[in-house]
Amino acid sequence: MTELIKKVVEKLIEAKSVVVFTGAGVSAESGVPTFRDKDGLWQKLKPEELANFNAFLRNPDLVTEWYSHRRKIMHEVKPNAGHYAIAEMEKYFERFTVVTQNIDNLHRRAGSKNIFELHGNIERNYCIKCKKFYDLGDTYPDKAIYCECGGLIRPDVVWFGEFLPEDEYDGAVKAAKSCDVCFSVGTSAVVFPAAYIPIYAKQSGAFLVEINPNPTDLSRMADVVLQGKSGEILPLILSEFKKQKGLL
Ligand code: BV8
Ligand code: ZN
Repeated sequence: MTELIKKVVEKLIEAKSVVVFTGAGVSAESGVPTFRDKDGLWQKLKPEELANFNAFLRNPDLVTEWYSHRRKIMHEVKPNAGHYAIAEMEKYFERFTVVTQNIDNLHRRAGSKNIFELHGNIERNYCIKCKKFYDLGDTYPDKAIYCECGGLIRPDVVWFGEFLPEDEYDGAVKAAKSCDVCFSVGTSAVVFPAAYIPIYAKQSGAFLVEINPNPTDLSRMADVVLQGKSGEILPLILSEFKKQKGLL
């Protein structure tokens, strides 16, 4: 692993622009369940039953309760060493972009500034009729909630079959196509179009690094695969980088 980390750091030392593409795995060590791991969320609940608009209209109580349950977890957990390492790395590069599929707000809480949230953010909720935004604070409704106009209130997340927020996705694609090093951290890389991000980076000549305990569809395309937990590997990369830059 150390040899591989040194190889990654060599690329980082000369890099002007870095993109870190993350999925649920980067939050796993914070205690946020992933989607497709054995104890993942989808094992108990099927995406078609929950993370899509028609399911919400069919069963607003169940979907509202599921998102409240997840918001509660996200309010109880903290960013982990992987989030903090990514946040610290941001200041060492001319351009540093976090592109996350996660809706858990942990990158922002760890101090990352330049973030594209491709699948929205569970802290934001809005009325499907008049689009008024609601801050639910630390309330966790276990059944559907309605706006004063009578419309249903939904989480501001991207469900299956829904378009990604345009400027978030366009900004992420632009960053991916112009970066020197791209990390793909804690994602099974099966959900599109988000999963195009590391592919565009690689196709545009970036050095692609995957950090994941398990192989994924992206592994064969990566220049380096660091097999392990992001909460352990990212701090190792950061300290080796600082050592080689004489920052330690
Ligand atoms: C859309 C948000 C246009 C809500 C989610 C090609 C192009 C375009 C679309 C498609 C396409 N092919 C198929 C589609 C349709 C679909 C899709 O991709 N389906 C897949 C499943 C086949 N895509 C869509 O519908 C997208 N919209 O295309 O719009 C359109 C519009 C109308 C008509 C047609 C097209 C919208 C997709 C967004 C769906 N929303 N969630 C919520 O979170 O509740 S998806 C969900 O999956 C999450 O966002 C999650 O982030 C995302 C990806 O999962 P991962 O983050 O990768 O998590 P996972 O559990 O899978 O993996 C975790 C990884 O971590 C594992 O590899 C594990 O080994 C690793 N790990 C574990 N522990 C650690 C670790 N790694 C490091 N350290 C550890 N400690
Ligand atoms: Zn309304």
